[in-house]
Amino acid sequence: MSERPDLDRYPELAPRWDRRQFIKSAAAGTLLMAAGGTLVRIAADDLTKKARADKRSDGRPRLPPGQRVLENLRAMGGQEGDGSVKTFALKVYGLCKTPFEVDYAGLLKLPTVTKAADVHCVTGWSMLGGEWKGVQVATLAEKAGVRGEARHVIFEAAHGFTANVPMKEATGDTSLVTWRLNGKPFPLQHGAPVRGLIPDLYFWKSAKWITGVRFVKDDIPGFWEVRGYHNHADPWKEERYG
Ligand SMILES: Nc1nc2c(c(=O)[nH]1)N[C@H]1C(S)=C(S)[C@@H](COP(=O)(O)O)O[C@H]1N2
Ligand SMILES: [Mo]
Repeated sequence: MSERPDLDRYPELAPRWDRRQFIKSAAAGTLLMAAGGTLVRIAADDLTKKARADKRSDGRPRLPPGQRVLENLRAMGGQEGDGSVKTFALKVYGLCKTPFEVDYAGLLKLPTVTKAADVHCVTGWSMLGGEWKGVQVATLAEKAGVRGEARHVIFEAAHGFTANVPMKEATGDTSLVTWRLNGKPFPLQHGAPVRGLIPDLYFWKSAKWITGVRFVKDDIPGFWEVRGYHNHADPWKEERYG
């Protein structure tokens, strides 16, 4: 609580560091979540407050229930892939007429988009407004000639990790296979070199170190889904646990 903020990085915090104001706002309860925490937390509290008042273009609240805002992704672990663009390969296959495989160079040649999207971790943090660059899963589906019977997409990753997503959400506007966040490559812990992104479902559906996108008829619950997490994972319905 007594650590001085890096005011160069967070100039907006300068007024609060005035002791009188600090005591005043602490008394008002606005700094409770920052007690014992870092300055990043204090800034995040403001972002959380603002997000709670915001609405998305689809009318839903910007922040799903039970979430608070962090300024950056938090590394949540998982069994890492090798992180290399040299060995990277993505298989797009399953119920489709023209399955294909691309290496990293091939991936970058596919039609690329950059989408702003918020992500929501089941542990209670959200990161808002990230700019994610990649290829839409819908584009991969089209290129693979996905068959009408396909109802689910299985995102496959290093060491056998999988995440299942209904076709509808998997082919949504902001559902991507992505290699940049805010212009930067992903650090290894966040899925380098390429990860899945299904922002409108809890973040465990966004497979790091992705190796495959497989279209299937019958659902196949994934790594977390067979370990007690909800099969669907809608943050606005708080579908946290199954
Ligand atoms: N391959 C793989 N992807 C994964 C996981 C994993 O264990 N392995 N964990 C998921 C979970 S539980 C979360 S919350 C997010 C976390 O991503 P982050 O570490 O970049 O925040 O990745 C998801 N993708
Ligand atoms: Mo998670």
